[in-house]
Amino acid sequence: MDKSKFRGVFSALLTPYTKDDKINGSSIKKIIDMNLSKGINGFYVGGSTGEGMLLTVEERKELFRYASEANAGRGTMIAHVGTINTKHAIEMAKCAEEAGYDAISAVAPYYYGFSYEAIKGYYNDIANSVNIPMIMYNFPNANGFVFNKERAEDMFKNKKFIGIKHTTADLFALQQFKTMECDPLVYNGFDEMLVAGLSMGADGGIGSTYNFMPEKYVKMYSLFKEGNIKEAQKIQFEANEIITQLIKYGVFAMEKGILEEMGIEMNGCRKPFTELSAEGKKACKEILKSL
Ligand code: MN9
Repeated sequence: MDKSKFRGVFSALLTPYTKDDKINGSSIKKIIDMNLSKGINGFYVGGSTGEGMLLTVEERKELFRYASEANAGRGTMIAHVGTINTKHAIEMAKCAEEAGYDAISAVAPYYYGFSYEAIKGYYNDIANSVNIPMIMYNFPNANGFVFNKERAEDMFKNKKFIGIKHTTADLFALQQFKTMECDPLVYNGFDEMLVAGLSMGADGGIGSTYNFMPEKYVKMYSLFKEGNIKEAQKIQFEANEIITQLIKYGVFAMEKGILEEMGIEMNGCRKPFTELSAEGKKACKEILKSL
């Protein structure tokens, strides 16, 4: 299988809403156009950043369709279908396949502390329900599921599995995945350490802050590829100064606030996320000026 279209930098697409809390198709189009024009390679739709777990199954399917239409075959599209309900995940995976996505992805089922066997079963059930490949979403902070090379070797016996979105600071684990016989695609999941992740062998990055400062990640990636680590690090540190501000006031609310300042209607995050504070709004304006 040709993995080249899966390498590079992918925005973990934010989900904009209309004033009456519906999925906002026209804002999705604006973010996708702007990101692609700055060199982003594709989109990861409906994940943590996209508030996937705060949307209904119908809304998630609608989101997949809107994003795919807006992308119109330009970038590589990955649909996050993870949830704790296998049936729902399969329904969404089928929708993504129909909508023309290049791959699906799923976080491990959470809340019940499922056994490894249960989690493996969930992944195989979802992956085998469609003909597009699966990118495992490794996010231990969200579910306590320990995913290591040994488990990956076991799970990746199913050839539908082609990659791992690695959202943990454990970059040794990332490097260990890259020593597997099947050489999975591995994505750096924490934007604040993209250059470090690439240094440990990541094939690219998927991140939320890419939505509003795509050019920084496009540059970091290309400088890294050229071997210009010093310059790549300089941009990473610039991005990290901004990310520090986002963490202070709420990452997704801030990202949406910045895009709103750019003129794209976002309408905040779904409850139970809280609204952006007045200081947060002020910080959005300042960040935008500094970009
Ligand atoms: O999808 C995002 N992960 C989570 C990736 O939010 C869990 C990251 O982009 C972070 O938002 C970002 C800030 O910590 O690195």
